[in-house]
Amino acid sequence: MKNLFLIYLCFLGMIGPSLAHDGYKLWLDYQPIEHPELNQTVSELFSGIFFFGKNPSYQMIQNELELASQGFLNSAPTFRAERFESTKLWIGTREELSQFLGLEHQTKIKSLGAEGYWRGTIIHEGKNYYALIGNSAVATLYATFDLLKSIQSNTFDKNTEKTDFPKVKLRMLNHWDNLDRTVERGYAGFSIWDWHRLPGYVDPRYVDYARANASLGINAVSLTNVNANAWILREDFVEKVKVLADIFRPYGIQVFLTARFSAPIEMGKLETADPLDQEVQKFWKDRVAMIYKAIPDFGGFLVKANSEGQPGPHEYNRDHATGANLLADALSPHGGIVIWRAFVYSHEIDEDRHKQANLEFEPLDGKFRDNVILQVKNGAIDFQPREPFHPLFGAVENTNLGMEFQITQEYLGQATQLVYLGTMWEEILQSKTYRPTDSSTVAGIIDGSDSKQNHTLMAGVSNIGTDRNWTGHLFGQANWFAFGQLAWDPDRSAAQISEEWIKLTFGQKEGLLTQIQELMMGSHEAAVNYMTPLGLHHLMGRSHHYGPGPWVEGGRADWTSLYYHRADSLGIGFDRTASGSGALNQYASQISRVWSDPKQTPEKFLLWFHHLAWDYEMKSGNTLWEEICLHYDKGVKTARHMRDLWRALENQVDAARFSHVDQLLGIQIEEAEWWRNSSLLYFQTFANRPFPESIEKPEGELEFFKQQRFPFAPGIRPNW
Ligand code: BDP
Repeated sequence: MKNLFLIYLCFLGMIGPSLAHDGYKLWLDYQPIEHPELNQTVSELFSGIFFFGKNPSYQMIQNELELASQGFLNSAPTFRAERFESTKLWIGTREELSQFLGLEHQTKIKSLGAEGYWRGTIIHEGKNYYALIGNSAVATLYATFDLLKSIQSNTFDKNTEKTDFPKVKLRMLNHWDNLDRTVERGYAGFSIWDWHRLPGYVDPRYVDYARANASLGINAVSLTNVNANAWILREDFVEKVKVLADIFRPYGIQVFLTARFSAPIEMGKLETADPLDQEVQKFWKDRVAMIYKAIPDFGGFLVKANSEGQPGPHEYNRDHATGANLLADALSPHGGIVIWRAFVYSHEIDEDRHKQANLEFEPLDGKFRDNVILQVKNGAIDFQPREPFHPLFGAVENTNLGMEFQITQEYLGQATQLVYLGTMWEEILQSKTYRPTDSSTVAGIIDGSDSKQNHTLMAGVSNIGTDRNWTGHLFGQANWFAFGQLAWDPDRSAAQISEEWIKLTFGQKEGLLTQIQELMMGSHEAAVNYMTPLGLHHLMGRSHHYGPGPWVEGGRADWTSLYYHRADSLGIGFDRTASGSGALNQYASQISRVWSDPKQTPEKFLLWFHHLAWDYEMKSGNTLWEEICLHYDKGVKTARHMRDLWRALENQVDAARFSHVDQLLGIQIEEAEWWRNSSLLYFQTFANRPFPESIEKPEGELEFFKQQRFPFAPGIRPNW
């Protein structure tokens, strides 16, 4: 009987060597505790667990503790329904446990806000109890995950108390999932939302997905592609969405949908979607009411309008505020919000694309309803390997601004390359905006500490799919993890986050940590070097965005590479100073004044803002051309070094994960060489100068590189 049970658990992927390291369990892989002292402490805690109330989230806590106890101790925990005095681990909200907390203690916990928690030791009638106390049931779940993570990474100390709370209110994943289960820019298989078989069939993955998100504090998810299909707003589809919302609710996760602006025409059979039309207003009010009837805590809508062919208010000569407010008014009686994307640009307007969002939204400052958040990509172009922060951050005073990061690596090696994005996000979040105050940072705008905005949001475009390990590349999990951590606290350090992830994923051996951390921490810079060094951008292959394409030209100008690199026989780069497009002026004067001078512009952004001669002298004393060559070459060499670091771990990482990462690093090296060789051969046709002696001479024929086609590369938008 016992054996049968074990086989069953193995089948579920909960224990056992066969599936133990296929990556399915993410960072929630509760491995046996080797440290004897910790083992004893945890055994004791799990031998008597008491809940001080009843709540659906407590059931989820109980489930998690069962899983964890099986993994850590190979035994079931004991939950007691009566007599808390004889238990060890107490779980409840501040209110439920108030009789055991002094006034000061209660005030301290309360000040952490609805999602904040405290964990530590409580002494009651001379006896010690360990308590997980949240200001809400979901906060108590967060405390539980935090406890489990600390046990798993061997940092748990029952004598040290810990408090925590999220700095950002909405911590959200944006899925770009289509209703046919393809995923736009998805590289990890198909969509995990099995629309066709919902609501009847409920994939167990939905629960594991919710657990993983809750363990990071992610509390919102938009299920559908921003290039939206109005079909999701039909009643039968809302029934399917309701199943997911019901599963996610006890994990503290709210569901959002993308709303297609023309839905009144497509779904409501109206002739117009004009936001000022009363029939249109009624359509949205009715649709929203129908959704709330099924899902009372529905979050609201995420909208891409008048961008890349999506319908929007401009069709009716209305501005973005009028469009967003239409939906905001329909949602506000139910407490819902509108997340309106600032990623808008028009090819009819002959204006540097960098400037278009600010030109559009700055004049609308103060015109959006309070339940509208403008979701702004980290940079002004489009999730490029490296961008300076978007000038809209700090440029408006009376508009809620949220951050949109891209977790899926559309422009950073997709799911083939190991690129840890924590460092890139940290760079953005810690950038100084100088507005509204001299010390303001992007993080301070996002979390409201500098901007004073009430609604705060960090969104990440999901990298999740049906692949067994969720993210295609095992290290893609680190990016999901890092996103969650930074959404919780945008001031956290990328290095610290990587350390935590490594310990949870690979265990705690010292050498392993330093090697993998070095590999991760240098990986983004390496990719920037072999793809788009020194501020170059938008040089990828056309439409699928796979591999290099600095030669892409023809068709819509701002979808070509030539528009961005502007190389000619004299030099290279995009002049965005006052003598060029003037986009630099959209930043605070502390930035625009200084960076107008190439000598004072950080070299990582040099060609983003300046068009410079090939012989321009760099800080190193090399010419610009030489420095471009050296950067491309260095990127390749770092990619090779990354594989050396990994290979040194062969005996410390299990065979399955070792081989998975090792093979992908092999492809990454080839792709890095491909980027370097083709890009340098291409740019040399303008620079007309020899390659520096110290780099490997780029091999191959430029014509061959140009002729490569990838019609079946993953993640391509249908109809593109
Ligand atoms: C671009 C993607 C495109 C998305 C767009 C967006 O290539 O597939 O639709 O972003 O953010 O980077 O809407």
